[in-house]
Amino acid sequence: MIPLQQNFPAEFADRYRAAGYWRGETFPALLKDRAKKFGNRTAVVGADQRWTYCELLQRAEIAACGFLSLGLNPGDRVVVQLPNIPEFFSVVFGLFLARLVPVYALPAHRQTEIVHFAMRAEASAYIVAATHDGFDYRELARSVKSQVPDLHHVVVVGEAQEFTDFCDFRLDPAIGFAQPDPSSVAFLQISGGSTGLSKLIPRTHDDYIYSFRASAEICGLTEESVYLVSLPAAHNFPMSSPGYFGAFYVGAKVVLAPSPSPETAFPLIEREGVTITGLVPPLALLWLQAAQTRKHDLSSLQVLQVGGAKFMPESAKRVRPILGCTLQQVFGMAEGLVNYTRLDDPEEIIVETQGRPICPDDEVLIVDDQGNPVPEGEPGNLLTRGPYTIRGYHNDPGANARSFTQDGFYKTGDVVKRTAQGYLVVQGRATDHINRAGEKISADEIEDHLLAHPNVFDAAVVSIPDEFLGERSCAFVIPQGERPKGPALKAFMRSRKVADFKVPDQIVFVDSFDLTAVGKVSRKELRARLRAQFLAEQQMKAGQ
Ligand code: OOB
Repeated sequence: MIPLQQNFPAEFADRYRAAGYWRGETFPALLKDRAKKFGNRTAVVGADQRWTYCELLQRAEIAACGFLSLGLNPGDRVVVQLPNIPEFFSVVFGLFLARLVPVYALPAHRQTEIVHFAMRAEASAYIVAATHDGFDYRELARSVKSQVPDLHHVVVVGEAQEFTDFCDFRLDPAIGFAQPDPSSVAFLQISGGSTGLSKLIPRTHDDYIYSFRASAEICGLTEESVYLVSLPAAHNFPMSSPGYFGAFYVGAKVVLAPSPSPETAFPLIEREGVTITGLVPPLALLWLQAAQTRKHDLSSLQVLQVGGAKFMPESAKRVRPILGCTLQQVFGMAEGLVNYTRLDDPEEIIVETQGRPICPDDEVLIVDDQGNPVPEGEPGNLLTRGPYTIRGYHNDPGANARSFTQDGFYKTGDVVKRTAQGYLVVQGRATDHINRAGEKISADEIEDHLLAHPNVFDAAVVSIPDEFLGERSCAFVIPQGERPKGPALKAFMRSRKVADFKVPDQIVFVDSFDLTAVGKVSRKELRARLRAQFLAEQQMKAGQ
């Protein structure tokens, strides 16, 4: 098995320890300590369950014993694909206790993505909920298992059919748990995937715990706080910015929303006294709209965080007047760096910027395409290095060569400018992906699927501004032979077993890419031209 590592050079690791960022804390130690300290306080609230910190630990211990009794060994990787249910936490903490390594997948992922994660991570187990949102994950597990020979175990929360039933896991007093090394990799997170399929992001106990401990402080979490998990629990934003881990860190209560819709979330806010939650911009817009005719009391809400994609100032302005709480903009990435507006920042900074880094030792460089720093206030490519930003992806030398500089800076692909006070304003990005309501879609990946269709000669996928989604995906397709119908092409994409959010929102058939320019045109340039043409035509139409 390819070892899991995150190689911070020794001088950096020493510095981060000396500065007190890395304190040798680990997930298992954290859970045990909080169970001792906050034992009878509520840790987790699900649809019909309510666990104290003590119960969370007990359930995690049962899960840990169960996984180990399957024959898994410390260091083995386990793909976790669970919706927002309390078992998400017993599973993940159970894996941590057993020193097994969760690989987080989103509920929306399908065979193509899961097989990719399982292969890349060399996973030996996969845990799913039986069904969720009308989808049967056992069927998915069957096909994944048939394609990944080393995936020996499938564990199911709910009716397990031929698989292992999570409910059958039992405590085994004979099993003891050794402490993990705080500098070891605790889990694999997945990247937003700007080129090709998502990459795997190894995060260590040291670096990740620092990021949510510091985030909890910035976001004002205390044991009286109530954090609502509105976004999918596997996503880095609700996980650690400050997320449920930040909430557990301080002994707060974590409430799981099975769906982020106002119809589901608003009653939970009222019932549980939710004080803070995080949303992507399209959901924030939906909440703002619904709140104006709300029947529910949302007055407990102190902070609404918005991130994952750019929240436009005009929308940002509306948060305080409508919801009566503070907006916090969050500009983060699963690879590390997270920026927050601070709760006591002037309204103008909260509305206009995407915040500033967590840590004084987050190094932020803004450079032109040649790698030279741009003058202050000018837009440029964001590079970063720091105590919780990775130095490399797992098992992906090509991506590592592309995404990191010689001296270990991560090339975020984002174009930002920095204000005189050190706040970042996101301008756009250098890489070709579509940020569809916070879900990142790689243009390459979708084009590749479309090209597999016998009646597609060429395809280029671009982002088009969308009032609601922020961006939607549009595929320009040159047909060959019989021209396929749009819906048929979308159905074809689905038959490729990819997450539904990757199916192009719009398909435009063209005869050619009409590139009169001689010579080689990069795909990047091609996409840019198609997009510009399309927008110009739309504007013409609107003007008519
Ligand atoms: C979060 O993480 P990822 O890994 O899904 O996506 C990271 C990318 C960033 O590189 C940037 O392109 C975009 O998402 N992004 C934003 C943004 N927040 C993220 N673009 C503009 N404005 C923002 N506020 O999306 C993520 C991770 C942790 C916390 C929050 C978001």
